[in-house]
Amino acid sequence: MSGGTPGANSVSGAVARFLVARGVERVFGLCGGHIMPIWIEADRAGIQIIDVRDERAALHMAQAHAEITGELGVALVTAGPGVTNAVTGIANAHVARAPVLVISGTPPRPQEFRGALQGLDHVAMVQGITRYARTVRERGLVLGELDAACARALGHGGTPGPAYIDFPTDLLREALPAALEQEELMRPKPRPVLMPAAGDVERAAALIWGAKRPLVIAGRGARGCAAELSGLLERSGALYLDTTEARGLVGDDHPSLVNAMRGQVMREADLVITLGRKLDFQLAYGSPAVFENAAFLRIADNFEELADNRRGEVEILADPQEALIAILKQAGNAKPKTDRGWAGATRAKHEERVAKMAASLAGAAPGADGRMHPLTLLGALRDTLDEEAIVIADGGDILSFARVALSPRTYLDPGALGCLGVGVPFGIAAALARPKTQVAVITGDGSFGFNAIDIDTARRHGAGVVFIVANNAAWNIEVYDQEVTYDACVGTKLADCDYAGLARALGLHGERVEDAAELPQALKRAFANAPALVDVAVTGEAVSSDSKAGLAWVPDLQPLAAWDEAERAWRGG
Ligand SMILES: Cc1ncc(C[n+]2csc(CCOP(=O)(O)OP(=O)(O)O)c2C)c(N)n1
Ligand SMILES: [Mg+2]
Repeated sequence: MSGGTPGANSVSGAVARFLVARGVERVFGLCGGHIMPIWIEADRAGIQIIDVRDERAALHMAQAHAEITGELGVALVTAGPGVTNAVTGIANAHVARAPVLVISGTPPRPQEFRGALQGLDHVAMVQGITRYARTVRERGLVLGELDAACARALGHGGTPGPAYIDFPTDLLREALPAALEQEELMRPKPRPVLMPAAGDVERAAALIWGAKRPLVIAGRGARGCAAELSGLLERSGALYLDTTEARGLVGDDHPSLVNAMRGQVMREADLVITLGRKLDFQLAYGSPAVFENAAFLRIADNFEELADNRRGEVEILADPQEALIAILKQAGNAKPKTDRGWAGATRAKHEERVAKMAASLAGAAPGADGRMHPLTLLGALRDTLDEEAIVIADGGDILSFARVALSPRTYLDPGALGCLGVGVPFGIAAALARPKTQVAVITGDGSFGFNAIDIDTARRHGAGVVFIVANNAAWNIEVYDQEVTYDACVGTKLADCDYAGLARALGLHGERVEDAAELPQALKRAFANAPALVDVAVTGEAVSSDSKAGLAWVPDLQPLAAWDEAERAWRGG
């Protein structure tokens, strides 16, 4: 068949039906001839297509959709540059361990290896950043491969993350005999549950109930076990660090939460329990130079979150929820040895610091340039947001300020990849997934630029998100690093652009705010007219904690200067 529509009985029709059978209601993509048969059939099957302006944005949206809903996120991108543009987003989902299915096309089989339009070896390009990457050239294998790709993306038997699959366009147009559309391949697979081994549970309970200063650190793999986690904290009296991956599992008012005391509790804890959390750079790689006194208990349903960087006295390869249920049962009514004085005093200091931060929002002085302090902006934003609001932060300094000044239940940011540019697409996908919830994107002006054009996608698809640009006319965290480390200023300043004007040109509500007194009303108007953008002039003179900690400078042994020094001393030079 050349040209024309492939029809429902084609391979592409079966791909669309597969997605519907897997509960996919929305895909994020950018069209192109190589994938058009799927695009058309997906639309006919009732799947909403969120068409974006750059494939990278589609991948970021699919990731945010997955993170917010807990379901598979799906991106549909065309061959060649469609895939190369998508690579950054695939990499980010890879590092975040987010379940994303990426579907693309390749040139028709008769043109393979002939220098075809948009012909590239996609599979080779994405291999290192996917759980699965294959080209399917035989119609009888299409549904089985999609089934496998979904299982790998969702982390059945391993770590979740992106799975990549593509099909030659001529294959998509082929008819698929009804016999090959097997029900067993279409129906969703329940997530397999890994049960903990009894001996591990016994040893884990003994460790926790024998510890004096236990600390729980939860990550991605702990999502979904809020009740069991609370049970553990309450029964053991352990302290708790919320890494952004597991935001919202434990409320701000919980007596175990001590985020503001991170450095101290990492040093003082005698037992660290990681729950579905990698010991990556944000946790000093679990180094004994930083966790000076701790043994580790590691719980995860996949190897990456179980055993990276630091061995556990006990390592439980099991579903974290099942592991916690079993540990609590094992402990019974045993009395923990936790030093309640230590826990209480640490929590009290945490509360003091949080209160101090809240007070500093109101009183933060503007810069000598007359522009407001970023904390002034964040204070006004905090007052505008309701309890359920979803916040996305993106940037350098502004991200650092936002992480401590705001405390939303649902929060996303560039994560461990440090992938600037996620803000705009994350916000759009969040607003589409949760249309009744306030969604705010607080982004640096530099970070905003990467996917700025996609605010047009928010408008076209009615995503009620508010973009707030903290405009300091610079890649500011880098400005500070250049000044301090190199005594230089090169390629780090931006123009004081009129981003509100850009938003208005694209049909969104847009306002520029230079006077802090006008912020509350401007933010209110923005939420009332979302999608909207508020461009706020902030000073670049405010030094963020990430700046001070040396994150931008990239020390040799550890991500932060203090940890780097501790590691050097511990190694003995
Ligand atoms: C894609 C990407 N490019 C570059 C960087 C390095 N980088 C980290 S923070 C930063 C500056 C961000 O500037 P902006 O978004 O304006 O935030 P500000 O620091 O000014 O608040 C840069 C360039 C990165 N992390 N990711
Ligand atoms: Mg900036």
